[in-house]
This record gives sequence, C-alpha cells and structure tokens, in this order.
Amino acid sequence: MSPLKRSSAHRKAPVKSDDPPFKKVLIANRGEIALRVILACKELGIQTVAVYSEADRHSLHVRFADEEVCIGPPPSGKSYLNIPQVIAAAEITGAEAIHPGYGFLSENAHFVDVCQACGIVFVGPNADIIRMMGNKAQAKATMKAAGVPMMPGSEGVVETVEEALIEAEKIGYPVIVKASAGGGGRGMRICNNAEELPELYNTARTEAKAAFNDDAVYMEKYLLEPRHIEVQILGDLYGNVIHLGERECSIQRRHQKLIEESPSPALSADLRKRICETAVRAAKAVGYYNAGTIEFLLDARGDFFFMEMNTRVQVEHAITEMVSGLDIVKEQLRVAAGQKLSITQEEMTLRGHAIECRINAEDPFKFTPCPGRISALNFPGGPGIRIDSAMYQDAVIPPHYDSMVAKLVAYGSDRTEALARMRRALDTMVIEGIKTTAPLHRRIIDSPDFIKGAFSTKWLEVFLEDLEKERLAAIKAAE
Ligand code: MV4
Repeated sequence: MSPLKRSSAHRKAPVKSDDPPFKKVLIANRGEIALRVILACKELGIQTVAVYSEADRHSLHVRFADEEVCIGPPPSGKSYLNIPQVIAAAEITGAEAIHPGYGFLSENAHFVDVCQACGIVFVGPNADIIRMMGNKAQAKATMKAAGVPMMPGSEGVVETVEEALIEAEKIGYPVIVKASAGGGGRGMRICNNAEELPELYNTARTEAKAAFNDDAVYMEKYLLEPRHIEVQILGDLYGNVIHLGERECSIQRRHQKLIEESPSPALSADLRKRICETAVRAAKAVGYYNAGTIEFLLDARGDFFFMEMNTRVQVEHAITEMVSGLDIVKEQLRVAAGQKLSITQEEMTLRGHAIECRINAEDPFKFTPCPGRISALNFPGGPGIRIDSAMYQDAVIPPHYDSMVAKLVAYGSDRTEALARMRRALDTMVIEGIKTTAPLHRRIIDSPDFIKGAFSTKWLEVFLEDLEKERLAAIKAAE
C-alpha cells in the first residue's frame, strides 16, 4: 500500500464504524497512559505493541501488550524519544498506527512527518497543526483571526527592547514576556514597570534561545490571579467538532498540575456555554481532528482569553470521561482510522462532577523525587472511584521519568459527593516503600477555600507557604 493512502489525512473511504479501527497499534509511551491506550485497544479488538526502555522491562504496559519491543537504555532521549527506534519497532511488528500518549513524541511535528513517510498512521492531528500550535505567537494570530478572545498584547513577536517598551505602554503594566516556542510556563518573565523591562525582556530571549533554540518572544497583559480553564474538544476528518465541557486546572505548582476537576466551580451555565462554544469555533477554524484542548485564562470579572492549544490527549482526560461517559482514547483511535466521532454535540450530556488527584512519587512537602520499590499497595475502590496507574506491589519506580505514579479520580452526582469520595479514597489508599503526594492532596481537599471552590492559579503557592510556616512552628513548639 502506498504510504500516503495509509495516512489518516489521505484515507479515501471511512472504515465502517463497527469495524476495529486498526488491526495493530504501537503505543509509543510508558506508565499509566501506555496502559490506558492498551485498555482502549483491547476493547476495540486491536492488537497492541508495547515499546519499552531497559528500565521498564517489568512494567505493566509491557505485560499487557500482545507484543513488546525493547527500544533502548533508560534515558528517554535514547528510548521513548528515539524516533528511528520507535519506527523500526512499528515496522518489525507490522503496526499500522502509533499512539503517542502525552509527552514524549506526542507533539513532535517531525515525528508525524516521519510516520507519514513510513506509511504509519499517527494517532493525532496532522503535522502542520502541531507545528502551528507549537509556535504560540502564530497560534494566537490564527485564533484571533477566528474570533477567539485574546489577552491584550503584542501582535506577534516583539523584536527589540524599544518595541517591547512601546508595546508595554500600550498594554499597561504589569506585562508578561513569553517565549513563542515555550508553553507550559517555560521561558516567561513578569514585568511591573519600564525600568525593569529591558533586562527581563533580554533574559526571556536568552532563556528561550537556550531552552528551545528559538529566541522569539511576545507580550501580554499580565493577569494577577487568573483561573486556568481548558475545554476538551474532539474532532474528526469530516469537519465534526464537539466539546466535552471544561476542566478547572488552577491548582498548580511550578506549572505542574496537582488537582483538576470538571466542571469548574467558577463557571455559570452561561459562561460555560460561551467558553465551550468558543473552543469549538477555534478548533473548527483550524480544521482540527483528534482529541485536543483549548486553554483559557479566566479573570475575576468572568472574561476569558485564549492561551494555548494542546494537540494531544492530556493527563487529566479521565475526569472528562467520567462526566461525559465517553472514552476519549477510543475516539482518538476511531478518528485516526477515518471513522466519524461516535456522538454528536446534541447527543452528549455532561453529568455529575469528577476530581483528579495526581499522585506523584515525591516528598509531599519538599517536592523532591522519591523513586524506589513499592513494598505494599492498596488501591481504593468503591462507588465512583477510578484509578489510572501502572503501579503494582513490588514494582520499582525508576528515577528516569516523570514522577506521576497514579491518577486518583473520584466521581459523584455533585461536587460535594465527589469530594467525599476523594477523601475516603485517599484515606484507604496505601502506597508503601516510596513517599507520595497523597498526604498533600488530603490537606488541600480539606481546606475551606478548596471546598468553596475559591481559588486561582496563585492559591496553591500561598497555601504551601502557610503549610511550611505551620510545620516550622510545630517543630519549634516541640523543642
Ligand atoms: C499568563 C498568566 C497571566 N497573564 N498570561 C503559565 C503557563 C503558561 N501556559 C501561561 N501561564 C500564565 N500565563 C497572562 N497574560 C499567568 C500564567 C500562569 C499560570 C497559568 C495557568 C496555570 C498556572 C499558572 C501559574 C502561574 C502563571
């Protein structure tokens, strides 16, 4: 078969929707998301190929796949990010498609090009969209043209200090300088006045150059205490785009999310409708297909602004699955095979409330990594609890990768019930042998602000400072 015909974008006739989308799929990832994709493939009758590094030989994603290929030593640059090795594994096993999960190769446009050249379907959007959304200044220009609300800021890249000063006067301080190739918080500088702008502008550029080999930066009005709201969308190759509601992702530390929930406690029905419809319009404007996320910042007045678009399945997709009843990974696989979305917006109902705690192998109050062997393990269960994890008793958590070891998701008919279930799930979860962030989650979900839903992206920082003061006072009192 010619390579072009096997790429989803060029598929001629849709595969009948009751057929398995593919015969065999390779999962280019590890840990819970690799397992999650394998589960979706099993339900769809798709054969699976796991790839793994030497550190992951005994991982569950390897155990539960139909075939497995070792692709290199533990460092991800030599294994999970090694494009020739991943492609070779797909060719040797005859996999028709590659699901990238999140992280690693999931937003690598070059990898998508290589897949296409090799006649392998990439389970995701086309390379051009990934490239465009990876360039934040360009993504903003495209979304602005589509009528998506924008933060006041520069029109594209700011080339010189002089231009930065003029832009900042127009925008009004405080302003934020962001790396165009950045995202997720890397390469940003907040600036309060004209005196400090030249130096901050230059360090932002230098840092962007070092981190992304691209020193392009743009500027925006800096919102002091925004909420981070993101809308889950799904699109297919026939121009259908639906949204699955929003997620509240404001509980973050150094741009790492700790807790997410859906729906957001901050949105009225009217605001929800407007933000979700805006996300659909944005995705349609770029002809988007696959699962995707439109990220917004929401200010205290209820105005929202486009921030970024993610072109992959996200860690926190599970909470959306709980409130929508849809399997996002199965939809990704169907769409990549040229099938239509299994549901229309009109058929879709969002029901109840879901909260996710990301359980990391870290010291819960110092945030230092804590790899090691799981000596005892009890996963909580009962009504409304879902755990996505590749942990098992005696598993060894390697030090080479992301420290997330489980996603604990609680669903309830409303937020109060979801929270009560999360509380009792955390109280009956046992993970011994390593430290985890579970005790911190327990503290957060018991705090009055969290219970009220009264928090912004600034909130966790202050909460952690207060916890630290409390801890130091307790030490002093014990002396
Ligand atoms: C902002 C902002 C305030 N104003 N942009 C952080 C991640 C990156 N994607 C963009 N980020 C921010 N952009 C303007 N114009 C505040 C943040 C921000 C933030 C955003 C979402 C979640 C947590 C955050 C923590 C600090 C700063």
